[in-house]
Amino acid sequence: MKTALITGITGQDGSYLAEFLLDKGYEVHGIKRRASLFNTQRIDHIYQDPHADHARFRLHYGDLSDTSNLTRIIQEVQPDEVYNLGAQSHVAVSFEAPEYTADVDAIGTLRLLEAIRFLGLEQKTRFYQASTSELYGLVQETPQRETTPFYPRSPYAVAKMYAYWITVNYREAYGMYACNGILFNHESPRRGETFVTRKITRGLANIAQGLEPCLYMGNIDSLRDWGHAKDYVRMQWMMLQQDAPEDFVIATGVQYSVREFITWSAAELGITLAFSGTGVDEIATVTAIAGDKAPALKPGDVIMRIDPRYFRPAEVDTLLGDPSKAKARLGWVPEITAQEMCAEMITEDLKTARRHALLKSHGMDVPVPVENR
Ligand code: NDP
Ligand code: GDR
Repeated sequence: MKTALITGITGQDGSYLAEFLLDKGYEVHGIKRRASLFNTQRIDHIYQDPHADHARFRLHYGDLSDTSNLTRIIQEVQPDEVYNLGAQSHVAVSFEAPEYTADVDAIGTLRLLEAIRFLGLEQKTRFYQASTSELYGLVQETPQRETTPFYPRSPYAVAKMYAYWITVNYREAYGMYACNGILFNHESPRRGETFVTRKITRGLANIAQGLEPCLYMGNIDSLRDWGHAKDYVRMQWMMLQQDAPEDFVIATGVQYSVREFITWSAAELGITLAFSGTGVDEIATVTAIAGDKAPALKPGDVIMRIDPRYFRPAEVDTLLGDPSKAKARLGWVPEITAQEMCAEMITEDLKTARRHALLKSHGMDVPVPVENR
């Protein structure tokens, strides 16, 4: 039985990867942060009582900023594979917390690699680094592939660039099986609520049910190559099963705008939208409604406005990946399209919104939407 250690197991990718590895028969260990509220909602369904015989899933308290903690966990677990998915992963937040982002995303990666080396596990333990299309930032070539030069545009991307190169360096210097997956944006119903796709699906589902008045967005002209997290974690595992370590771009090769994602999400709710105005004055107005998913709306309602607070100090306007290498070498192809993923996200967020609307209609408290980045 192989043993895997996942940092960031409580996050979107960590939860899907843990499911995937358990299905493959792995013993899965994860590092979770101590928080004042439970932060394991995404993995509660796969939790196994550690007192049970043959439990194959175990959580350890830890933090990527804590060297001795990481070293102790790796020593105890003796993992065959480490997946470093933990990160301060929000680009806009990284402008507000640049030093913390560098500590966790850049030096955190070094801490893990050093711990593996220090413990003499460099020939046993394979290492996956969650690299990102944000490395391409101000793009130098379209589509972006493994050889495209990097030009990071945020403290997050700069920190991830250090992590990328230190992973390459440990591979070259110490012969470690260490590799980077340069993943383009990937989403799911488990996506954090402040990333743009989930902000849209959750926000519009709430608006359709009368729980929120309007969606406030930043740069809706931004173009992204969106895939589904389930497809992408499969590839993370595949990258660690090769004879030799290599870096791969993981993307769909298709690009859409944030505005298009808003239009699809609205359509899934039976809402037809018209965009009007330009720049910070752009709005989206309901022109027609079909079906019963949006009982709170009527034609003429304005359900999206621009709020410049959501503009970033430096933006990544366009990203489009070329996954040819992953397809040719590993036979990987994404199975879920962006539109199918959007439909799945709306279905899940609508279920929650309907539950909340029902509670509200019976005079009960419902959670107030929190600040969205
Ligand atoms: P999430 O934000 O959903 O999850 C991040 C995880 O990291 C959470 O489990 C979080 O814990 C944990 N974490 C945050 N800070 C620390 C810390 N100081 N020490 C230990 N753990 C920490 O991200 P995703 O699942 O979407 O992404 C996974 C990885 O892939 C990240 O590294 C991200 O930067 C990278 N990536 C993501 C892409 C995407 O489109 N999703 C694309 C390319 C790269 P908690 O739950 O307690 O907050
Ligand atoms: P990104 O994802 O920055 O690409 O990083 P995000 O979903 O946050 O933004 C995508 C694009 O949408 C624009 N945008 C908004 N974004 C947010 N969050 N909120 C808004 O209101 C809004 N309006 C417009 C953004 O400006 C941007 O252009 C994600 C993260 O998962 C990273 O960890 C990962 O490395 C990259 O994807 C690949």
